[in-house]
This record gives sequence, C-alpha cells and structure tokens, in this order.
Amino acid sequence: MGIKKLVFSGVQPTGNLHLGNYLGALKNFVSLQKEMECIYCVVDLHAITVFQKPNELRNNVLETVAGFQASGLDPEKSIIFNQSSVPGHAELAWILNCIARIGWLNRMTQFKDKAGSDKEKASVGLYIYPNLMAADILLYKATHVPVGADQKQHLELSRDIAQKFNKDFNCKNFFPLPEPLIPKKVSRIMSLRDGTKKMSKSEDSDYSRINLKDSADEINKKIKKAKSDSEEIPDNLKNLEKKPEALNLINIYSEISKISLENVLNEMSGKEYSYLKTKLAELLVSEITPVGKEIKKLLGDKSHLEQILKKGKEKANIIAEENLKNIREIVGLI
Ligand code: AQP
Repeated sequence: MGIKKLVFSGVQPTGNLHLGNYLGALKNFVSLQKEMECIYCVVDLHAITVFQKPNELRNNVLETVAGFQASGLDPEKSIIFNQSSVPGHAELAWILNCIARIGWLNRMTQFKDKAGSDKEKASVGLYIYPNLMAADILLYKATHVPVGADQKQHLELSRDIAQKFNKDFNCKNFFPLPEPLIPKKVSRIMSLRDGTKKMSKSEDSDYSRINLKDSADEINKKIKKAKSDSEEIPDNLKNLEKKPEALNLINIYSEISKISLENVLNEMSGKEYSYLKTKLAELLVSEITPVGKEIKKLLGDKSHLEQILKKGKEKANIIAEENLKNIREIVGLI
C-alpha cells in the first residue's frame, strides 16, 4: 500500500499578507485543496520567535484566516487552525530538537538574514525555528509541503531530521520524507524597492510590497513608484539578468496574466517600463482588490473566523494525538 498523500503548510501571522504570500503560497494551497487532503496552519508559535505585541498577534491570526478564506480556501475541505492550539507541535519540536544537529542549524540562511549582524541578541526560538517547522510537518506525517523558494532549505532540513529519526530508532519509513511543492515560475516575488530582497511583511517600507488589503489607489501608486530600469524593455531575458527589479515586475505580470515570459517580452520589447507598469497595475487591481475586500468583510465577523479555527483545531488534534502516541512509544517516553 502506498503512503497516503497529505499536504501541510503554514503562514506566520506577522502582519499584512502580501503578493509574495499570495503567488508563492496561497494560490498553490487553493489548487492543492482540490486534489489532496490539506492542513493549513497559522503558525503563531513561529511568529513569536520575534517579539509580537499580544493584541496585534491575536488580530493577525484572525486576519490570516480571513486571508486564507478570501483567497479561496474552504474550511469544509481543508483543515485550518492555529499552531499553538494543538500542543503536539511544541512537544514534537522538543523531541526533534534532540534529533537535529547544531551543525545543521548553523547552515540555515534565514536565521542569518533575520538575526542580522548581532546574532547573540536573537532569540533561541529564532535559531531553532526550523526544528519547529519540521515538527509541524512531521506531526501529521505530511508528504507534500507547498512553500515559496525561501523555505526550500528548511524543507531539506525537515527531510534530514525525518531520516535521522527513522534511522536512530530503527523505524524505517515511519516519517515520510516531505516533498516541497515550489511554484516553478514565481517561487520568489521580490521587493518593489530592492529586487535582491524578497517581498516581506516585516520590511519597513510599505512601498516594497503589494498587500492583499491595498486599495486600487495604493496599488497604482506602489507600482508607479516601483524601481524598474531607465532603458527600454529588452527582447530577451539575458538582458534582464542584472536588472532584478525590472525582471521582478515582468515576472509578476507574466504570472498573473498567464502569458509566458518570452511572449511578454515579444509584446513589450522596445517600450518603456511605464507601459508595463500601467498594464501590471490594472491586472493587480483586478486580481487583488476583490481578495482584499473579502478579507475586510470576513474580519467584520470575528466569531465566524474563531469558529473555523475551533473546528480545525479539533480535526488537527485527532491526527496529531494519534501520531504522537506512536512517536512517544518509539522514543521510549511513558
Ligand atoms: N516574497 C515571496 N515570494 C514567494 N513566496 C513567499 N512567501 C513569503 N514571501 C514570499 C511564502 O509565503 C508562505 C508564508 O510565509 P510566512 O509569512 O510564513 O513567512 P515568511 O516567508 O517569513 O514571509 P514574510 O512575508 O517574509 O514574513 P516575515 O517578514 O514576517 O518574515 C511561505 O510558503 C513562504 O515561502
């Protein structure tokens, strides 16, 4: 009998969901929900690895659930819940802290990026964040994990941890090795201000990202101000290699319009970037503003969002407890 396919992924409730989350993760979540059993988690324990104001955190959890639903996730089809409501995540994370090696964590580039220059001052939680992520996935024995390219390294670590656990405890195939599902074309949406950095919720400048809740006016302004290039749009991708901001805008246009990169260049080469920006802003307004309006509408009924979390928690906890029972036994915990 083959392994049962199960999808797991998480989103941090750290602020406004943006175009990177939408194209890199949420759209993928929605299409997978049609094919497989899916578990989508608002990862609040990950969020607190960096200080969060308690009231903002509570609101952001609900807002993330609203973002899930507004993007097309159906709580009747997918399990939607918040991480801290299922205690098994923290318990398994501890066990996996004892499996993962310090050398493995030292190689994680996201810690280096997020901790900045003074690593001594970063929280211990931020350092062991990838072990908690492995626990999130392995707690459900998930086989597929839709993520943006920024999470590829963490996924590889989750596979290493699963493999070492299976080997150390002589329980071959107990944990399946989770496969990353990374969108091929838009694996990484970059900042509108600096094309070498990914679009991110925690970036200071709001002009660096398109938020799902942005109005048509804000989207138009942000795209108009986005960094591009003073030369004309070229006719081949090679000429965009050293122009990450311009490439990013073209990539986003290609993804949303569903026109291949080559055809976008065929259509636009020789034109100024203002031409692309006008068309891109139009597309973004028609794709993103309905999602934003739906998020705002859903936030008007918080009890509905809390109810989604409550039902999701109950379903998730059943799977988690069943797996944890076996994990405790394998490890020798009474
Ligand atoms: N710029 C991006 N391009 C493509 N995919 C992205 N994702 C995030 N940013 C981009 C994907 O969205 C999912 C949820 O990410 P997250 O919010 O849990 O954490 P993150 O990757 O740390 O996102 P941010 O916006 O950068 O949050 P902060 O600023 O709080 O750290 C993941 O699948 C991620 O790959």
